[in-house]
Amino acid sequence: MKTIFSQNQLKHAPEHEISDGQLKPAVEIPERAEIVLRTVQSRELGEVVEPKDFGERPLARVHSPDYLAFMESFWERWTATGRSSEAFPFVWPIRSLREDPAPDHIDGLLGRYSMDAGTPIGPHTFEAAKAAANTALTAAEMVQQGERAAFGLCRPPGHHAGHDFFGGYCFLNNAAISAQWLRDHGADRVAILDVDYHHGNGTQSIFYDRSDVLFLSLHADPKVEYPYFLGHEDEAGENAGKGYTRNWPMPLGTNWRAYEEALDDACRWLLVYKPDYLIVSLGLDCFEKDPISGFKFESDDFTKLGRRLALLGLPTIFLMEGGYAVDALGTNCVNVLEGFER
Ligand code: Q9C
Ligand code: ZN
Repeated sequence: MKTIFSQNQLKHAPEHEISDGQLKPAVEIPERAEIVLRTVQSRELGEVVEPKDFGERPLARVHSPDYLAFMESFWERWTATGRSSEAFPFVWPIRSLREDPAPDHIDGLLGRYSMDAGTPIGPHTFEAAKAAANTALTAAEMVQQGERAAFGLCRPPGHHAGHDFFGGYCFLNNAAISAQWLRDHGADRVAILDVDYHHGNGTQSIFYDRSDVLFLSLHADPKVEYPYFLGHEDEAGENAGKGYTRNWPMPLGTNWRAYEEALDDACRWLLVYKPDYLIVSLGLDCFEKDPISGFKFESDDFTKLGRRLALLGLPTIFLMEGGYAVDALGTNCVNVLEGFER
């Protein structure tokens, strides 16, 4: 299958993140994309092509105009205060505080449009995020035009980003933007299967009240893992979306054997729903050696994951999400894609 990738995605190069009470070296780094790209090439998965530019329209179908304007103007406003290092939010409009009126100060806006303090913004962050969204859209368009599958090598990732907030290393929700674009270009039903180790809170919240986009997520139990505040088993959608969200939270230490049962269950939902397209939010952070995760996948298990997904027989768009064991990331990612093609 073809891979879509743009070098512009490397321009988001965070130095640090706030984690475990410390300013630590960032883990969502450009090297992630570089090693996946090198492995795609060395294992001859298929041609690597540049994304097309789809402009602002498909982004605005998912994200609010004020959030997009905030992201677009952020670095200029941040540096206008005399600051030059990457930015972190530190105050949020939580219970008892007001979202409206919106603050004027950039520190207030940072809190208004974010969910955590672990996601730095730098000078080229939004340019990279837009390139990743275009990568996802190009993959979706290829499959819409008849390819059996395509791989959007997206970075930064997207599934934690909501309608009007960033977080979890995500700024634009690549999977949601692609799903909405497919709906706007003839598809009746789109399914998103999120196999990232972390719950895809952003994607879930965007489609929570809709039946035209099915959201299924397999992930570490939010009682003990980020994002902590969404992804429980009883979240199944609301209003018209009731029954069109499903969650499989699993305990820390989960290995492929236990995971496979949940995956089979999710696959049964997919076969009942009969989507026109399947989007896979492809996190590789279930890997046993991932530095921030607690599942126990071995590299071979990713091949099995790809093979299982191929059995669905659906036109499939793979979009990369997380995965931080950089040395093994290329192997694990291409294992999924080769497993799918075999
Ligand atoms: N001490 C994705 O995989 N916090 N995002 C980690 C570790 C955030 C992960 C803290 C994890 C976000 C796309
Ligand atoms: Zn993740």
